[in-house]
Amino acid sequence: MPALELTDIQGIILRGYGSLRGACFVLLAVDDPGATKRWLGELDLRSGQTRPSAADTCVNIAFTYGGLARLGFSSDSLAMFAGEFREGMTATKHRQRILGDLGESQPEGWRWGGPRGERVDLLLMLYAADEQIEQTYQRHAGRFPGAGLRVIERLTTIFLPGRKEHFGFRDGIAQPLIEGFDEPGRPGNTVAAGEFVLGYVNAYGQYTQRPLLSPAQDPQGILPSTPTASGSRDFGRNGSYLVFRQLSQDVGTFWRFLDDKTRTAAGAADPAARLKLASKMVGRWPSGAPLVKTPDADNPQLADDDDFLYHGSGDAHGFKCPVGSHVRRSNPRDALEPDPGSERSIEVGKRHRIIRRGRAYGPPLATSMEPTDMLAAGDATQERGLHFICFNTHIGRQFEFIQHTWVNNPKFDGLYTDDDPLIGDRGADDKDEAGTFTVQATPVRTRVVGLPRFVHVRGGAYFFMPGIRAVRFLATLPAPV
Ligand code: N7H
Repeated sequence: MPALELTDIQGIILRGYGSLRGACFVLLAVDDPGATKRWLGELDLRSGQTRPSAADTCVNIAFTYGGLARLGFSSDSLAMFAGEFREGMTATKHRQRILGDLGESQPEGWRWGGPRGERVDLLLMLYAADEQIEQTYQRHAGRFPGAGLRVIERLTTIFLPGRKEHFGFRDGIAQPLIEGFDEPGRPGNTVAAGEFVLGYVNAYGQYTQRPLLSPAQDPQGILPSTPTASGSRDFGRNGSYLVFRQLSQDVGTFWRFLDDKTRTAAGAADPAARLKLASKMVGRWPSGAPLVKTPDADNPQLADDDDFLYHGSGDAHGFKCPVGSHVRRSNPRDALEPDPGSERSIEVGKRHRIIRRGRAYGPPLATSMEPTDMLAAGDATQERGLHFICFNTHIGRQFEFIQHTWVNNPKFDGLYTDDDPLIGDRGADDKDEAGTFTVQATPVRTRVVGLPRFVHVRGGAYFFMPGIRAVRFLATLPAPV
């Protein structure tokens, strides 16, 4: 297995930059490609070689398809990118249906990335200590006019206590381990590097399609050569597709719904039942502890525990962690047909993994992140949510598959009208077909009905994050003719 070229892979693909609590995502349009290329040539990009310290500033960059074309990347090379990236997140009705981007979440209403918004060419990702991030942004922003760049949106982020997301649950726990990079961990969680970084062997033992150039197209010999000795120059190697979705979370509606569904016969609130139902929906308790390991009560000692399966942990039927919960359906581990509980089931699951690098945005509904306080806070006018970001090398087989075949699928794993209880689109096309959450139990299961949509899409785009040499190569491209 070839070692990963860590100095050429942009750092955020391999590392979450957990030591840096400040982050800011800048969406930019290129108005003067020549000036932008000069700026690109001087940009100091963080590689994946070392983990940043708390005092570091990290910069990474990604491009839309339109952005690459604007910089002069040739059309025959652009044609070698994945179809999803070429078409974009919003171009077809088909893709909107796959992603559940309908109704209030339809791209026409998006703040950015939609058909009514301004063109987005680049995504600049800045990471620093919380108290340094504003200054870091200002330093970079000062160079934008001279670099021919216009700010379309500056997306700020927030670090919530306990590494939580806005509903109040610890996030950023479960990630696939990358073969040849991460230390070996739970068997079945180590995935071929080519699933996340192009130019390496993927879960099928093959190289995923990517732009390969002739030596004449890279006269300065900047790009790496292909690993297969074909003589081509590999523009894709050490790069990855970045999926960005700005997802707003209706936290008040979420907790009010749970409060309503768990009231006693006498109409009194039942905070313990409320918390348990919410945790059943997530598949982990607020601390992060997995329900498979501790089904009846939270246990903060298990906060970062990711060492479990479903069938292999004695929960084939979902009595501990419901079959339709968010974590179980977004990574079913060993629960996939045709042979749940088997090695084969785990191998099939490895074709549908993503590396998540999202960050929360907007102020918390209650600073304590306690459900009781969130309920007392009532409706807030300010938006909050998750800048969902993930990396994969095959958007259709990884991110879109999870979203369509698992998250938004009401028939997931033998269920009937149950889409994802947290982030499902509630059958955006046909409202009667979704919005149920089934809690498997003996002697009888419980069905919670009428779940509203808690998460809406406010913006998004597919980007490509090239290897560092490939960024340098872009900086040398001649102006398009
Ligand atoms: Fe999810 N949440 O707070 O409820 N997610 N997610 N997600 N998610 C996970 O394991 C959340 C979203 C995955 O391997 C946890 O890190 C929210 C999308 C996957 O066991 C929590 C939003 C997609 C996993 C949340 C959101 C995914 C995962 C548990 C949107 C893909 C790992 C903590 C606002 C299409 C599963 C953890 C595994 C875990 C939440 C979005 C996928 C708490 C609020 C769009 C693969």
